[in-house]
Amino acid sequence: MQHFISDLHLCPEQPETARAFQAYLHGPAADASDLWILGDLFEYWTGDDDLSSPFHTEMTSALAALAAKGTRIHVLVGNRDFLLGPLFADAARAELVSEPVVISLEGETTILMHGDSLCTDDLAYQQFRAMVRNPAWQTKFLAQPQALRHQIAADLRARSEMGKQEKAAEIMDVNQASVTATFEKYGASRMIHGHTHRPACHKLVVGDLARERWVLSDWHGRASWLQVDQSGWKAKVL
Ligand code: LP5
Ligand code: MN
Repeated sequence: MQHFISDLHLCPEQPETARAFQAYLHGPAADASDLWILGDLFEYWTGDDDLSSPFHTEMTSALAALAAKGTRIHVLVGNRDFLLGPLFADAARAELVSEPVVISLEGETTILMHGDSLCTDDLAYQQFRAMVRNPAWQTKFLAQPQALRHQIAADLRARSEMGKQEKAAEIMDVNQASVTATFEKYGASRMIHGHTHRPACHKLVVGDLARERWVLSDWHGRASWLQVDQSGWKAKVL
């Protein structure tokens, strides 16, 4: 069985979500051969020296404990935690993978992504994304003292929350042409992503073929995952 989760936004200020994460890892996740984390595991991550926080160490160790029991853990980064790096991956006993990941899932060619790259109508965000995903920019940012990086991240979070109140809801969802182009590019029949916090299974036809776009739920105080095995695709909560 494979599990898919995203948008946990783990942080010390949301202890219920952290408890739900622990309960999920000790319970249902142990039944999975593979756990795919599709971005925004953390509220934000300013570099692998964030492992110096006891909260981050606790969450990361909980992942490592699951891996020790035999579940393979794969992590795709999101727009909040795109600076997760090799020290995190080692500590979590996880594999960091770059999106899009294309896997065969119960015979269906399936694309895995965070989902933010499909929101192409949000031009301000896409410009910002291009800047912060540039390796040279990241090297410069990571060379700043940790306290300053935290300050910049907090400022940006506040700016993002304010900005979202002014953006139309539609531009913060995926662009249909981008979805269609992605299905065609990878010849896939399924796609799984998060980011938009609009959980659903969208059925669509692209080039005469039936496709499904599964959107994962954010967590917010309770665990939420998609599980896939021979018996089907099921969205679950705990
Ligand atoms: O995250 P969410 O759900 O609120 O909104 C996202 C988009 N916002 C973001 C920003 C994150 O919330 C904050 C990132 C924290 C990461 C910390 C890592 C450290 C890196 C610090 C980098 C400077 O991703 C939001 C989308 C929304 O999803 C829906 O899809 O709309 O997009 C934005 O808010 C982007 C703004 O529109 C444009 C921001 C331009 C700001 C440029 C300032 C750059 C300052 C650089 C300083 C070095
Ligand atoms: Mn996101």
